[in-house]
Amino acid sequence: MTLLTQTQLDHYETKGYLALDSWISDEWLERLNAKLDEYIEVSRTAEPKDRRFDTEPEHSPDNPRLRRINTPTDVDPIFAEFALDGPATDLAEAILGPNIRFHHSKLNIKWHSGGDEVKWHQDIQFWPHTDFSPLTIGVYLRDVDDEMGPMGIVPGSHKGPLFDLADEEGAWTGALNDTDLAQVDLDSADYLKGPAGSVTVHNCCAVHGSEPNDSERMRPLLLQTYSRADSYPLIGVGANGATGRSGHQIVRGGAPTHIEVDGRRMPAAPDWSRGYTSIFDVQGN
Ligand SMILES: O=C(O)CCC(=O)C(=O)O
Repeated sequence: MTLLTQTQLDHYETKGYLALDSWISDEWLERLNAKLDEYIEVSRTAEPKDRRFDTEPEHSPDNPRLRRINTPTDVDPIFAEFALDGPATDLAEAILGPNIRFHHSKLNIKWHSGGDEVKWHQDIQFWPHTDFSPLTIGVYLRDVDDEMGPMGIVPGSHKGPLFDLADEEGAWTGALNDTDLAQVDLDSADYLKGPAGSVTVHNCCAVHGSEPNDSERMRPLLLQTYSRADSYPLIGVGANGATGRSGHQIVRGGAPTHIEVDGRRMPAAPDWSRGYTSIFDVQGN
């Protein structure tokens, strides 16, 4: 099955992103929106320490202002099915090939009337991998227009510098500083919007961000990140250790028998994370 045309694949390769209008089926959209509504209700009375939710400071039972549902694949089986063996996985496979590793998911809601901006950044510095294949697939669960803080992506920026995401003193901020922003052609940014069910795909090196949502409608964007299976998250760096229960799992194809590190291809031992005994046992002594 070919989900994408060669022109679309070429666009992803050269520009670092893709926009697919109304790509998700109505059935999936209804299932995902029903879950969004359900968890917004749950969030009204959730304890502040409930790790499923990231809320704005003003959030209250009468005035829910939910910023994000964290790791939706851990929160509900419908989100898990969508990301781990559903349309998003199919799309990742169409771009990355048959062997796919899941990394993490999140549902950025960007509440109406002032939902937070996301400053210009690249993703790979947050969770470095052994290559630059990771990409993120986003699904707008509601219609999104220019007023609602759609995701903007700078075409071709995935082939440019990897910025420090630090302030002028070198402290980590998670966003490009003004000096670095001056190197990026922000005027060329493509703001991806469309009817509910439209999809965004961006490479982990693409510079992207979004404005606050000053409209009266929320802008829920369900995001899930994948890499090629032979791309490994560098454990111990950034968010790689905080990807949820399904993080790093192979969701299509198989685990690689060989990996490439520092330009050298080599065979790799199987995954023994569920229990390694010793070299004596492994070698059958
Ligand atoms: O929600 C958005 O507009 C962008 C999200 C994003 O870039 C991120 O969470 O890394």
